[in-house]
Amino acid sequence: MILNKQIFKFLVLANLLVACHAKAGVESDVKITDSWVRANAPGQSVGAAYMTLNSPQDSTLIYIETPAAGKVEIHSMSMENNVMKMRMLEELPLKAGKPEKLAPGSFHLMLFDLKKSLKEGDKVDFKLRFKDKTGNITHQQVTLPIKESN
Ligand SMILES: [Cu+2]
Repeated sequence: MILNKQIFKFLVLANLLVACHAKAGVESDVKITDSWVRANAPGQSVGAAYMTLNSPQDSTLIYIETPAAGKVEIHSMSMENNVMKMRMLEELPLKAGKPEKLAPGSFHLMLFDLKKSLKEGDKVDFKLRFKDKTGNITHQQVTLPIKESN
């Protein structure tokens, strides 16, 4: 009986360890460069962030969060009948070894419900979540400088 109890305790502990590890997340191998947040005029309630994502394997950007905004969406931008149109994407596919550039006039991260003004010289933390083609979820934390332009 005592032995069984010990084994049970051990199993509970092992499960907790696994749970903690899963929560901390696996670091993604996506290379993030040229990342920045556009400085805002005071009173503006939305913002935009840009970066280049280079994944060594086929992967998908599925979620972004930042303490600086209530919500982050992936947007595409295109010209339609001489009008700039933005569209929300549920996710952004990344081809192995092909840099995906999020830049003004193209793909961008749109920040809604800003928690603070985006002042040049400040920094903003982001957490990105990726899913590879086998369904593994990975994370990456990045700190972006706020700039007027790149
Ligand atoms: Cu947008």
